[in-house]
Amino acid sequence: MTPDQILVTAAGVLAIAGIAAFFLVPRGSETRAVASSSGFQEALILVKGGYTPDRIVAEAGAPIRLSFLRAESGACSERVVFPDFRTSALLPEGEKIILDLPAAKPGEYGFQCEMGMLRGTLVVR
Ligand SMILES: [Cu+2]
Repeated sequence: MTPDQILVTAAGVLAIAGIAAFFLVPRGSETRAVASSSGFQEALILVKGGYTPDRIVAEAGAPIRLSFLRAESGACSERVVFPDFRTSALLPEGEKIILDLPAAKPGEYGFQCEMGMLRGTLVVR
């Protein structure tokens, strides 16, 4: 092969690997809420085609402060709902919205958009 052919082949292999990784790597992401001086365990969630991270782990017994930053304008993700906590928040595009939750018992608490198309889980341990 000529150097040009090697280069083109290598670029092709890299592109294919990139596409494969995009589909094979799990899209879900887990993060741990971090205790802060506010007394809350805090986590930031990006809202764009879903929730990132979509699994937030917190400790039982301390209140939880979730900050949502919505980076899209579609109506779907306009509101995030926490049915177990009977609360929800409106998420204007580009604004960081804070949602405080009380200390919770160990368990898994789902959150979602109003229609239930985007979903995430708050895990309390
Ligand atoms: Cu939706």
